[in-house]
Amino acid sequence: LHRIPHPPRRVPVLGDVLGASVRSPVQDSMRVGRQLGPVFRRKAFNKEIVFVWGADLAAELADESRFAKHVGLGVANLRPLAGDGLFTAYNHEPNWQLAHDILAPGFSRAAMEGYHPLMLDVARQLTAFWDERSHAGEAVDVPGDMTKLTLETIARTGFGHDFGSFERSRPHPFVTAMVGALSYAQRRNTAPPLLGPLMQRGAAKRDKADRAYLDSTVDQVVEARRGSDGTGARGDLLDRMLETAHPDTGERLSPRNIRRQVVTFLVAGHETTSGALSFALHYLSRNPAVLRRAQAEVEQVWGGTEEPAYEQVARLRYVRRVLDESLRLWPTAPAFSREALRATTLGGLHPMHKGAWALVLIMLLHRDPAAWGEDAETFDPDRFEPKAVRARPPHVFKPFGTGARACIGRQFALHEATLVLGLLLRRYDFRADPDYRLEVSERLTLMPRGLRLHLTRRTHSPQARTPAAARG
Ligand code: FDE
Repeated sequence: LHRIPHPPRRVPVLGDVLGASVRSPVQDSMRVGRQLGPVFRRKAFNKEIVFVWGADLAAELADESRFAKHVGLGVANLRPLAGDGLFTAYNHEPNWQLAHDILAPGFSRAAMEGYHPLMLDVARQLTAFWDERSHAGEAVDVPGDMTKLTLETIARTGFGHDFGSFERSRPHPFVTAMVGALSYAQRRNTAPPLLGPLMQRGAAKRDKADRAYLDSTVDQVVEARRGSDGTGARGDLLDRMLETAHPDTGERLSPRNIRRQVVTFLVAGHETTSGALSFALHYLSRNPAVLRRAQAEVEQVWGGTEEPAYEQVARLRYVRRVLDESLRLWPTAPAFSREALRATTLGGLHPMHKGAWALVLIMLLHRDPAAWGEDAETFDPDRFEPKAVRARPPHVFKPFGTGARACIGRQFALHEATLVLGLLLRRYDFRADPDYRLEVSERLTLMPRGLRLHLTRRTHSPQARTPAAARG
């Protein structure tokens, strides 16, 4: 450990936390990391955390024969909420493999094709909502509305549940409770272990109430489906959880574990995707040339079709690059941890004992000049042209984590986000407030704070000829 640099000023007990920002630990670590180099450590209240962001070291940590996911920090703090659900399960917990095998087919191509019309339904609600705003000359609240969209999408495609987000003027209480639980889990990393419980009794109580609310919402969703006597079987995630036995062992998920899985999917399935969409819209509004190119692609690939078919989404190659490039600069799940499966040496220099772990700072990995070039800080979707991708070393782009415990919802999120961006690009021109400066808030996930956009309906888009538009 002594070879790994740490910030120069260290205080007994408090460690390096003085000057550290409690509100934005990731961006704060990023600043420190830039000064200290590709592997560094920070200490908070006698807990030492090793951070890694160098492309070579991150590639080593991706080696599944030496390392595996580590459930620590933010992820571990979510255990009271998500228990042995897929995201928070320890590698050795039998429910991980069981749930993984039962649920993976829920993200197959065939399953996604089934979700496509439901995703379109939700996207239609968003455009109806945005049409009104643009007609009234009002700016739209991008992160707020993207969160409505992604919550409805995962709830309807996965669980046949409608939260009615677009009919509400305030976020659904489920979202408020979830944001509360996520922020609380994040704060627990930065709070002192002994003082914490005393100072934060109020916060702990609120957290308990938030979790109770989330649980009871989930129980209602599950009850509604159980009560439907199988007549409403849709082959969605909830059906899989309730009806499907493991293909080899015949084992099923327990009701308690199902509750954990539903919470997991509702939370993991929308917060990160909504951030990804928001960052992409931010960059589109800031880069007119990129915006025009993306709009031209949508026109060319979708042509006059009113709504895209399933296969027409993946054909939006450039839109997808815009999304990838946004996830490069702001990976909305900004870190993951890896632990050594047995004693090993990282980078030929840093000995790790079995179980020792390090946190991969994805945002810095994605900006490492060694992998991405000297202009790594600039937004440029052409980095994701196939030729450029092939020229880069592997394991330098990890917005969905790595290995066996990588994101199961990757294709789902990418299909949803590309579909929605395509629809929005075809329908609107976006204009940012000239004095908006990107500020990123953290609640385990990243989100552009206060991003608002002004919209203008594009007159030459096919929908512009519908009666609703004629009135405008
Ligand atoms: C997962 C995930 C991850 C890993 C983490 C660790 O390693 O720790 C990451 C990084 C992610 N994920 C990311 C993301 C981004 C986005 C946009 C997303 N993600 C989306 C989504 C959707 C859905 C539904 C999901 N997602 C889900 C999920 C899950 C369940 C998980 C766990 C897996 C295992 O198995 O472990 C994840 N995700 Fe995600």
